[in-house]
Amino acid sequence: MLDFEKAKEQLIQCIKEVKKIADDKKDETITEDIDYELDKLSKNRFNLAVVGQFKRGKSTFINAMLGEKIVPTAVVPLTSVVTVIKYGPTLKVTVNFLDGSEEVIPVKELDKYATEKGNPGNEKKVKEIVVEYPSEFLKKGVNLIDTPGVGSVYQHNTDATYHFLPKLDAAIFLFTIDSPVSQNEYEFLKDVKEHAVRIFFVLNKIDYTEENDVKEALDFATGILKEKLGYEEIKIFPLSAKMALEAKETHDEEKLRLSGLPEFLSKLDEFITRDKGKALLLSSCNSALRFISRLRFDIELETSAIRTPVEELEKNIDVLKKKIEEIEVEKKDVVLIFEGESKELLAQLNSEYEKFKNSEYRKLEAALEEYFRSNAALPLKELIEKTREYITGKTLEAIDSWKEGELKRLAEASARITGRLGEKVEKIITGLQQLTANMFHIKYESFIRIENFKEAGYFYYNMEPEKNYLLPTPLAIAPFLPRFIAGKMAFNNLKNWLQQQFDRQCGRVRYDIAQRMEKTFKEYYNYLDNKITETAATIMGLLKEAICLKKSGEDRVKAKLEELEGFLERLNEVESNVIRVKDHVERTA
Ligand SMILES: Nc1nc2c(ncn2[C@@H]2O[C@H](COP(=O)(O)OP(=O)(O)OP(=O)(O)O)[C@@H](O)[C@H]2O)c(=O)[nH]1
Ligand SMILES: [Mg+2]
Repeated sequence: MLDFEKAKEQLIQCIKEVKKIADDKKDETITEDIDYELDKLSKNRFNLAVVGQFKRGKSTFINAMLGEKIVPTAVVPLTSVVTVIKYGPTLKVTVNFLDGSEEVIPVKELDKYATEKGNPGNEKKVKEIVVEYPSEFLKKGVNLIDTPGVGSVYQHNTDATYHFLPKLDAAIFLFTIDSPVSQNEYEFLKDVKEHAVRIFFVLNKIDYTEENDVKEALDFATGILKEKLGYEEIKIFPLSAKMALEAKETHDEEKLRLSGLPEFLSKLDEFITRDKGKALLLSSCNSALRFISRLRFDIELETSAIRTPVEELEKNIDVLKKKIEEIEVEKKDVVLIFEGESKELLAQLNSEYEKFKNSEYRKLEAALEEYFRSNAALPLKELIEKTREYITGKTLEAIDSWKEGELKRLAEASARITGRLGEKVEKIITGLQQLTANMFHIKYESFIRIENFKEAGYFYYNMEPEKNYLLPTPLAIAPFLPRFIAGKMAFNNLKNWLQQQFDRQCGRVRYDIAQRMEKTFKEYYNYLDNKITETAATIMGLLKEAICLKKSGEDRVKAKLEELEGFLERLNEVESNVIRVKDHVERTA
């Protein structure tokens, strides 16, 4: 079986050696890319979240997977904060707060932060809890995530889970045998499906019933999911998290088997090692090989240039200069296309925004009217305050969900645009390198790779926590007015306030998205532009240096050639190490 962490560690060592060669060679242009790759490789983990309605046994299930009671469980809606469980050599619990601070706590104090009981309404302002835990399973690069249940009376628990959805890669969706799939559950499932590359379905608490009933419940759930989600095939794993945990704690193998957990884990494992861990490692191996090719290209070019007579070198430089001038023209075309497409995207954002505003405002106004009318018996001051609270919640909710959807749509559209753009730039760069390689008789295979917008993660950068600029409560009504007049006035005031509030919040969000788009587009364009400039500058720099060197005497030429030869040898060695890791990853199931 593939030891993910080990292979990853070997690969990290290789990439660090490539970086050292680049450092020794005083090539600074490549180090940023190498650092980015190292960072990606060491941080990149697979987020596997356990999700479901409240009380389906998510936290118990996580404990069963770990074989130890770590996250708190209870008979009442409990988990209130997202808890990320990741690999670490020893057990360690860190609480991350919304204000950016963090605190390491003893594991037995977890319930003071992670639960509705210990931290009601998340009054302690916890952002997320990170548990490091020594487990073979987590060592494969998986983060296991306990999420608050959705659909309970605690709306903020549902919100916390929804907030996490964009970050999940795959999900384990828990149903239970004692309550058939509900409409709420199905709605939530649809949302999870939007984000997860894969969903594993688990029917929990099978210890409640006889085997026959389990089969019946499975058939029912399978039928519903197939019909509602349009899946052709669907596999639901029957399981008892409670039994599994007990069995692990008492080392009872037979009970563990009966709990259904091992069967589920073997399928999960297959997916994780085969599909996910492998993909990540292979992509990093390829990046490492590209770095090596890129350094080798420079070294071979320099070597060949040094061996070329000065006159011929100067001629070649002239040809390349012409080519670079042509590229400047091509670049202008690319800029025009880019500007056009991003303008179009902004225009789309604006029209979507108008549509949203019109339809949503009417809904909110109706909700305000309804709320105000059905609570008319309250004292006026309280009625105003409650209506305001209710409508503020509704407004923020509507805007948030629109924003999430819009960001997702824009990220996808931008990825398409930048993907095309990246290809164009890639062609320009390859063309220049190919020409150089031909002139200096060196072997060339393209090593350039332009990240597209999405891969580079541009769009989700700087997703700072939202600030809300809420307007103050509408003016209190003079107490001596008759109730029906005061009521009417209050209602009108509230309506005006809603309109202002809504416009202001919407405007702010639209502005925020537009700003973010412009900023990221600019960054991406600079990234592309840099790539071209850098390639041209590196080639020209090497050639000019070669001329200088040749003029400085035999001895220095000889020393330089030896140095370059040394770099090549070191590169060859790392290359074979990377290839070894790659082969191993490819061959291991
Ligand atoms: N009989 C039985 N009970 C279970 C099983 N799994 C969990 N439970 C019980 O169900 C209750 C809820 O379990 P939790 O693990 O806290 O559920 P949860 O989904 O994390 O709940 P929230 O965090 O509130 O959403 C607890 O009383 C558990 O002991 C199971 O397989 N069988
Ligand atoms: Mg829980």
